Amino acid sequence: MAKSAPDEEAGKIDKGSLEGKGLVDANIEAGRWLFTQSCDFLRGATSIENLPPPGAPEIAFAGRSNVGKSSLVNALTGRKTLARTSNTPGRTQELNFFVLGPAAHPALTLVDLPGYGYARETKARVALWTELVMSYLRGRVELRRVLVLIDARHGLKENDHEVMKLLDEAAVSYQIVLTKTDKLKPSEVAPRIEEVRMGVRRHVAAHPRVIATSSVGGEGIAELRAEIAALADLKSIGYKPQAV
Ligand SMILES: Nc1nc2c(ncn2[C@@H]2O[C@H](COP(=O)(O)OP(=O)(O)OP(=O)(O)O)[C@@H](O)[C@H]2O)c(=O)[nH]1
Ligand SMILES: [Mg+2]
Repeated sequence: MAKSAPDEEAGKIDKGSLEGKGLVDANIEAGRWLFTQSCDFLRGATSIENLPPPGAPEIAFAGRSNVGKSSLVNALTGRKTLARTSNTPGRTQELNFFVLGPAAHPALTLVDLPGYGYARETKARVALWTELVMSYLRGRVELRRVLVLIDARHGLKENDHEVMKLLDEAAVSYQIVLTKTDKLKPSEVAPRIEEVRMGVRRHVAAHPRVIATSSVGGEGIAELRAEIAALADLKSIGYKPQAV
């Protein structure tokens, strides 16, 4: 059997789901270009009344506390301290909005959400998630996709299924992104992707492709940028696809 390229071996680029190498390269290039644009913190919202007005297409980052949402926003944008990260679960308490591209007409908004499932969660935080976060997710017309982050070491937990069920019911489309793959042996990554892929099959609004990432090692970041770029308004900020 022919030996696969190193990227394929590491599960970084799932070429099987895309139509040929040219398209893969074009998407990767669009993603790379998008994330070289300026990126600024726009607002932290603690209530539905102070969400920013509708603007560019949005991608939201959801997942259990400490799964690596804020770190992934930083890894994608190549800025270490844009979103605040912490070892203590429950660091992000607001819906934090970041815009990519010119401030007057950005191509994309990234939304770093508070986590769920923190063991010592107070009633107030559970209410924050179910009321504030879910009403944002339900009502936001610009929202193109929610990335539901899952720690690659732990896989899907009951509260992940509960949140995915809420998203299914609200018809919000979402995609699973595994985080912290640097904590697994390379040989453990592909079986975990497969296990999670099978685990989300019963969820109607789940995108079938699972992307495995590490904010520390950089695995999967180019691929995720490409996936996100396909949902952004690149033409509005002057992107011209290059022949690859
Ligand atoms: N090894 C490793 N550690 C990571 C990775 N991503 C995040 N971490 C660590 O995991 C911890 C939590 O990261 P955050 O990005 O703050 O997690 P979060 O999901 O935003 O957490 P909350 O805001 O509390 O919900 C931090 O100590 C990070 O350094 C990764 O890819 N690899
Ligand atoms: Mg956070």
